Amino acid sequence: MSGLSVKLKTPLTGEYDQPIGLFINNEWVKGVDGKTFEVINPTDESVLCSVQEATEKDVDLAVAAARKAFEGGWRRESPQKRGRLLSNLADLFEKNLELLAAVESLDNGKSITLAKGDISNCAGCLRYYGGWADKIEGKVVDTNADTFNYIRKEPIGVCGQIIPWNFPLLMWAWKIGPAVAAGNCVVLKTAEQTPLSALVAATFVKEAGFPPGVINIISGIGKIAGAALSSHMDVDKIAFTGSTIVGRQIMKAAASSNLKKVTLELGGKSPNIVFGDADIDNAISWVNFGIYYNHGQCCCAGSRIYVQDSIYDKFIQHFKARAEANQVGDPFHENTFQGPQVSKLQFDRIMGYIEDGKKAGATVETGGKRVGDKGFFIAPTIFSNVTEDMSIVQEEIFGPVCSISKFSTKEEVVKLANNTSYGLAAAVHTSNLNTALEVSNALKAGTVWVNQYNMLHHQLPFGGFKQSGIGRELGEAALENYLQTKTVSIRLGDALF
Ligand code: TXE
Repeated sequence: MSGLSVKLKTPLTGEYDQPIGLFINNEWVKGVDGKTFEVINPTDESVLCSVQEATEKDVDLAVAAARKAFEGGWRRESPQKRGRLLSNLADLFEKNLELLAAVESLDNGKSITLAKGDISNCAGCLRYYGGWADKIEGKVVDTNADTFNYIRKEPIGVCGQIIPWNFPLLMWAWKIGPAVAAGNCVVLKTAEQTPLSALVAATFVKEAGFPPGVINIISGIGKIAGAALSSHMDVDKIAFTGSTIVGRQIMKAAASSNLKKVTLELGGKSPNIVFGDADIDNAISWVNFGIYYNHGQCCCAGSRIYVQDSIYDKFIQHFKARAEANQVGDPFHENTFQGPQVSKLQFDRIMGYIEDGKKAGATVETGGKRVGDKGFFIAPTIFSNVTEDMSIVQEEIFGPVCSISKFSTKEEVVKLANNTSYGLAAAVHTSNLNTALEVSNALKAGTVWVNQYNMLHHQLPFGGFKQSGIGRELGEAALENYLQTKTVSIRLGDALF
């Protein structure tokens, strides 16, 4: 790895070796064009290091490596072996949990407590899909007496995967787990804001025993490496998590290249509904967690809060106090709940939305400003007195900012909740089972939580209705994204019976 690693330091681990190369064919290589880009620490705005940047030629090399691995044997590798290797990878994540979590906090700014949770979920996800590898089954279907038909599930081939910066390693595991379990080879491009943890994790790919070319990890810019991957003629499938606007570009690129299969996990503007009969303390905790978890940088963030008029005033008062109690600061401090936003660009976008809300006449109940004068910290912000047409109610802010509105009836709140082009998640807080079920069934969202929020499990499918996406992550459903169906129909001749 000489020349393709630097020494970095975290408060938790001290000095460690940070890979900075492209991981192709189980080797660390430099980019063909000799380009690099800087990685910024969001806590103090310093430059952490520069990493190799993949351009079109590197994408070609990575795709060729994946193709060679797929055709050269991986597609025929036993399911048991695929499962065992994923399980080995899960073990390595667990063994190196502190290091991976520390790198995640350093690069992304998320609190170390949340980062440790992410890594533990990565291991769980990889192990879960390792378990699926030898349970992928076909079917026998009768049509008539002299024909024998079977339906096989086969891997798709070379999969391009483009991930965002809000859960850099968790998205790595969500994408790689099902793809590899199903027998595919992958080229994964990380987000340019957060390449570091994925590169550390790449070192475990070889150690876990994966053959060269099965898992390739590249750092690169969306418009260059991401675009090259999504329009590549030898990529059979592209999976993307990110903004809705780029999701559309990925679909266009797929359509105008080789019609590769596409799955998308995009933005959201999720409603979080609190009925007057809810346990108010629990509801406030979940509403707080729903919007401020991961600094509001969650595609499923509960950013539109609807509270029934009977408890509205009390709710605002207590919720405000709860939001103000969230510790904002150094991600490596164990009591910190909210670190900095990931980048200057995201910080500016969020502050722009806050200004829009103020100009539109919404009331700032709390927050509405940055914290400190260094690093990308924003105070947990609540807007009230909002109208449905305001940008802060309609658009994804992707920061610690929510709007709160009043409603009186079930019918009214369902209409308000569904008044969005998104449909990723929603939640209902109530002690009435009928209300919970009735409203859950009426909400147009891929996930509905009842009396909780942001509780994802790798066994449960996750994805969007409407413009929040196509396909599902996690659960058995995610395997379907990485399999194609083959029908084999055999003429048996004259039937004896
Ligand atoms: O996302 P992008 P950005 C939303 C959120 C956020 C907004 C913008 O609202 O404020 O998107 O964030 C790659 N072809 N989400 O600008 O650009 C890019 O390199 C191929 C929601 O960071 O969508 C990165 O790897 N790839 C979301 C990935 O796409 C391209 C998570 C995401 O970046 C590309 C992140 C192109 N033309 C942001 N352009 C979620 N659903 O969780 C960029 N990329």
